[in-house]
Amino acid sequence: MTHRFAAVDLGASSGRVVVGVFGDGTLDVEVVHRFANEPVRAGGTLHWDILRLYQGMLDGLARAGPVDSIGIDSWAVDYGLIDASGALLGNPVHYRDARTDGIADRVRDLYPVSGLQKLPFNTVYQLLAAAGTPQYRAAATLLMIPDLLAYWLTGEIGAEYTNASTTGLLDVRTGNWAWPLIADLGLRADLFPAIRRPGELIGHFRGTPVVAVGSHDTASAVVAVPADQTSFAYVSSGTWSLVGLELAQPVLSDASREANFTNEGGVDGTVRYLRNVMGLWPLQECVREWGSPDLAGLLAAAAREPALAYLVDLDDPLFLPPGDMVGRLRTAAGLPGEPATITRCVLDSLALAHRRALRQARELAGATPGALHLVGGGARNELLCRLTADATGLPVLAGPVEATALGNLLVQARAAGVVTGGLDALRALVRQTQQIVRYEPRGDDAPWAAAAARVGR
Ligand code: ADP
Ligand code: LRH
Repeated sequence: MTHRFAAVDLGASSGRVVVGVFGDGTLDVEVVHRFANEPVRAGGTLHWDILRLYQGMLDGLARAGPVDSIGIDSWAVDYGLIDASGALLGNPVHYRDARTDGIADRVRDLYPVSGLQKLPFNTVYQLLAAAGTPQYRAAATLLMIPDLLAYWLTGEIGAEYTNASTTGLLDVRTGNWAWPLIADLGLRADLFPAIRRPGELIGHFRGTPVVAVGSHDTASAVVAVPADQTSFAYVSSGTWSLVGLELAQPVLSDASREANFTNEGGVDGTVRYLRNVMGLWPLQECVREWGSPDLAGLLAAAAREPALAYLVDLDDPLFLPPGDMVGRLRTAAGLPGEPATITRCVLDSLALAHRRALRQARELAGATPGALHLVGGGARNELLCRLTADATGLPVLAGPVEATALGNLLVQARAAGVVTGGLDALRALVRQTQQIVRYEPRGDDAPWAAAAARVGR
């Protein structure tokens, strides 16, 4: 007897619909539809093409065929506003849009309430940028992206917990909306729908249950980290690198706030203790500027380049917005214009940023992970995995590539009673059924310590 589930997973660079077939101790995963996620600038604002994404999701669900349930996850922090009739008020704005420039610096320290890394685009700052606009005044409800898509499928309104935890407006201690903070910031309390938890039934789409999962993609990715120990570290590697640990309790110390570490809400009450590192975004942007050359060829050429010759500090917000990434990297690193050299610079710098974030996470949380799991699209990048092992001094266990979709599927399967147990049981199933590649560190930290000194970190 097998059971089929469909995961809709929207990343910042692409979306996919993935079918998971659960048998007796088996799990087969197939990407049935993949589609581009291409933002659109209109009227000076960078938007998500949300209807195109919704259509991609519908096409994928049609290809998936009959399933026991559907779950939706996406990137965090962004939202749509709907009016009292349920109509969407404008296209959701992309978190890389400039409307939040300077806002975070004008707002008091929210860390003691939200425990969240201060990123200029956290929902709270986006809302402060939008407050007072006609759209904001006309809104009846705020829906985070996966909640908006689920609303279109089912007609049901709610705010899934793991994604709500990225708004900056959830109380890290209670797991509910931080009402006093919302009032204090002058934001409209009536916009925020009731929280729902991963595993809860949202509603139905043409008779098929739609189930809440860890709708923040990183929450779902961490569910599917194939760890066999309680102390492990991870990099969820895609457009962003989310580098950190899974904890039982948040870390809210001054040192943690100063290091800008986040305490996001995870599945089963866990805490994702991590920092956003710029990730593969700079490379994605360069590749776009170069007219999308073959990635495998580019990475092979980068692997032949001299190690650590050119470095940038990838934590610099300079690299956050889109446009002229090649120019910004060349100026910051004094780089020549060869794509292979620039690619090597980005990957060396990314491995160095992984090293730094991981060292800080370990120190701040007092943890001693024995291995580093690298999941997501970056697990396909052998050079990045090898450099990350060398830079961190930890064995890198790479895969699954589709960890996010897997975490989404596993939470649905558990809600349906097809699999049982805690996160350890779900992870054991990932270990038994998915391919994982191990990269041993070379064990020479000296070049990396020198590189860290060079970028002043
Ligand atoms: P997101 O969810 O943020 O959209 P993904 O997890 O899908 O990101 O990862 C996308 C990244 O994976 C790309 O930017 C690319 O660098 C990397 N990637 C995808 N396919 C390959 C490949 N065949 N070889 C190396 N890297 C790859
Ligand atoms: C990764 C991610 C990350 C957020 C960012 C906006 O896709 O969800 O966890 O910080 O996008």
